[in-house]
Amino acid sequence: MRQALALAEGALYVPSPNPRVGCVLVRDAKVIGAGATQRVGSHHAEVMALKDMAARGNDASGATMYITLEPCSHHGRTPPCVDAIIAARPTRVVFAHFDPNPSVAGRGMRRLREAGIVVDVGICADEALAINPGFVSRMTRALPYVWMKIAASLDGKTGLTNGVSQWITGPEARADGHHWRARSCVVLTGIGTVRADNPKMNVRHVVTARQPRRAVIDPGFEINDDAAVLSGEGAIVFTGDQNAEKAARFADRGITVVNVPEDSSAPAGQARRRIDMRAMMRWLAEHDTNEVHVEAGSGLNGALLQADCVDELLVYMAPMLLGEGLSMAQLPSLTKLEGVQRFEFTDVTRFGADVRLRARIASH
Ligand code: AOF
Ligand code: ZN
Repeated sequence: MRQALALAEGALYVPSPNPRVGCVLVRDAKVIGAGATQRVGSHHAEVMALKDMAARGNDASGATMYITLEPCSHHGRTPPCVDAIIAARPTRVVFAHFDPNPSVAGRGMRRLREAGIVVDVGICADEALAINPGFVSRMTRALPYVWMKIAASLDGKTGLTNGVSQWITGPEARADGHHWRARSCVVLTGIGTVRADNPKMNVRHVVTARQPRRAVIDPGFEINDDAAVLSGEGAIVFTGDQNAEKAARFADRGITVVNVPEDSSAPAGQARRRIDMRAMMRWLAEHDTNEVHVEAGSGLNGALLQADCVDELLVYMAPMLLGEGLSMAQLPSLTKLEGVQRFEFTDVTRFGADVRLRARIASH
């Protein structure tokens, strides 16, 4: 199962919106076939492992199949893995956890048992679940799993008051940021960041065949036609503004324009209008989004945090003090500690001169 987990982790950038799954076939303590989930629409891990087994001249009799997820029993983009497993007839199948996809959810196990194959469940379940937080979230909460990347100084500032913010963290931290972009389905930013920096928000510095979609929160539909974030395939603009002519122009270019209701609970008189962040996240989950990587300014960061749309912070902290400057997230000032958002540190890792803090929101 550890080898199967490693294969699933090795496919981190590849199969979204499908879960990353690894599969290892073992007989007499020897691996006779192994595989991982391919790009969406292509083979699942079990089929890859069975193909690998056949290519090595082996068959599955007397073998145990270790899988990091319950094998599928439904016809999705590909035929059910259980049919391929039953045809190959390993003696035993061990999988880490049930598939939270309601189309499977235990049926895979039942089909195998009905076919007389011994099935055991629950080995390394936590490790396997941790490889697919977005898939699990989308299936169980109808929401994506969202992390927010922030590069800050030791005093928690993301830039100088005049807006200068480039190169706070070093190259190692920036490269790690691209790893997180690469594993996500959607990289999300705001119109403020687009206007200030005109970022591409694509993946560089790591090798990947799949680019995430880029999405911009732009309540007033102010974005320029030539904004870099709109180039490439699959860009999304979330707006509260019905500019039919501009929307049609964007649609012709393959850009998805989504009208999201305005947030009625947002305080009046704020600099920018707000869209309903929860409605936006639900739309993303409905459109096959497992993991969302947020890279935005303090206004949008604050709005997403206040709307309870963030699961985890990735804070890259540089050993410098910026003094007066831009904050990580604009949040209302409180008078009591009871109301503060609390997190749990789950990891601290050094990247060059900087550190990365992972902090999961305590209530999730
Ligand atoms: C498996 N093995 O490696 C993966 C599974 O549209 P399809 O046919 O590709 O099916 C996608 C669903 O299959 C996905 O939502 C999840 O329930 C399951 N993923 N199942 O047996 C795999 N990636
Ligand atoms: Zn399958």
